[in-house]
Formats: sequence, structure tokens, C-alpha cells
Amino acid sequence: MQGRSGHFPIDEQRSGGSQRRYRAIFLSDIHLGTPGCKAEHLLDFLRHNESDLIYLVGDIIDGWALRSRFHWPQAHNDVVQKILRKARKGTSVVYIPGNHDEIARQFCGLKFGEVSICAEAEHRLLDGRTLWVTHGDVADGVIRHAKWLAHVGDALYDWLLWLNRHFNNLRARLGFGYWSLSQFLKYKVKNAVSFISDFEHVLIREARKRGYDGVVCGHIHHAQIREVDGALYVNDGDWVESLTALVETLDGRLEIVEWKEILVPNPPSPHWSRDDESGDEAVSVALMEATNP
Ligand SMILES: [Mn+2]
Repeated sequence: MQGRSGHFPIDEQRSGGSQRRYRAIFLSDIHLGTPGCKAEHLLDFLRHNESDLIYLVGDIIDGWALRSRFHWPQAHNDVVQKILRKARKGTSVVYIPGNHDEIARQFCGLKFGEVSICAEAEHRLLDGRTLWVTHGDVADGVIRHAKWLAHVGDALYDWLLWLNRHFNNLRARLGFGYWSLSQFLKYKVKNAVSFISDFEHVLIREARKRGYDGVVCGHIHHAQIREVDGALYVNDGDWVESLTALVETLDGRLEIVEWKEILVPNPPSPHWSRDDESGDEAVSVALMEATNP
């Protein structure tokens, strides 16, 4: 067993070898507050990866889910805490709300602790190209014009994830590995595939119109780096199914990092006040209140 004293012993014991450093890390669709959120995987990722910049590209805290059922285990607190701690130690954190945490959009232009909240951002790659950073739900006509439809889609998706969990418990009992039923269905369903391609084109067109060389987004839970119409389409994935982050390496390459395995099981649980005397608690409470009015 690893130490669980609440003082991040593993971080400190870790020699430089297993820690990676990047120019920027992009995370989205974490969906804290839902049972589907793989907070332990994300925590493990955050322990092993540092960067000058972190972009939180929307759907970080799931206000829709919290409104109907409050689900907030310790690991979800730990994710918030870990990000705030990085911010305090010098990482610039930019939080771009998505549609599930749209309630945070009222705070755009403000700074909470070291976290700036913006409706969208520009990221300049090492080679000078500029990327428009947005959650991506602006491209989604369904959500913009008929929110109830999106909610129905959401309920179906939650049900699918629920089914997926039980299905995989059964697989595990029979000695099979993890296999994502929901991902499988998503890529098989023709409509979903054409929706993904429409989504890409809409965002690329908008990025071009605004004078960017490409876009970084999330929202559709499908990580990808590719050229669309001569521009760069980059999606950082999610922490519900694909467990992916987007990184820009120190030499300016964009990569998708998958974190399907937890390298350090039973991570220590940090406590608010012990080694964090600044206002993290107030910020977390404010964020939780903002998403759960
Ligand atoms: Mn979204």
C-alpha cells in the first residue's frame, strides 16, 4: 500500500523521470458531479504531468447532473483541489465553461484565485500558429435551439454509460477486459458519425472566419488531431469514456495522451487546510455553489 497521509508523499518521492512537462495541457468534459466521471484517472494524470498552461475546455463540473442528483465523492474534490494547487504553484489556468457548466459563464472575465474564467481563448503554438479554444457547443444547433432535446440525448447517454458499467462488471467477472459499449455504439451509429463531421466543419469555418489557424475543442467526447479544410481540428476528448488529454510538448508538437491505467493506485487524499492556507476552499465552495444554485 502506498502512503495515504494526505501530504502528497507520492508527488514528492517521485523523481523527475516519471513526471512529464508540457507547454500546455487541455482538458475538457471531466463531468465532475456524475458517477461516470473517472476522477481517479484524471488525478493520476495530473500527478504525472505538469505544464506552463492548463486550459479547462468546458463541462468540467456537471451542473445539469448536480441539479437533479448530488454526487460528489472525495476524488471529485481532489481534482478541483489539485488543479487549484497547480495554479498556485505557477501554472496559468484558463477555465472556459461549456454547456454543462454554463452557469460559470456569468463569471467570464473574472479571476478566482489563479484561475481566469473566459468564454473562449486564443492559444499560440510554439511555431506561431494560433488556435481558437472553445468548448464547441456553439456548433451544436440542437443545444442552442432546443435545450430539452439535448437533455433527452443526455439522459440516453447517461443510461448508456450505466449499461456500460454493468456490462463491464459482468465482463470482469467472466475474466474479460474493459470494453466501451457506449464508444462502440457511438462510432457505429451513422448519424453520430455525420454529426461529428458536421461539428468539425462548423467549428473550423468559425475559427477561419475569426482569423485562427485552427480550433481546440471538446464537447463530443472524441479526441482527435487532424486537418479539416486545411486548418487544424483538435479535440481533447473527455474523462468519462476515452480518458484523454491534449498536450503541446515543449518542442511544440500536439499529442493526445490516453490515461486508461492508474499508475499509482489508492492515491493520498489531500485535505483543504493542512498544506493549503490560501483561499482554495472558498474558491471550491464558490464553484460548487455556482453550479448548484
Ligand atoms: Mn459539452
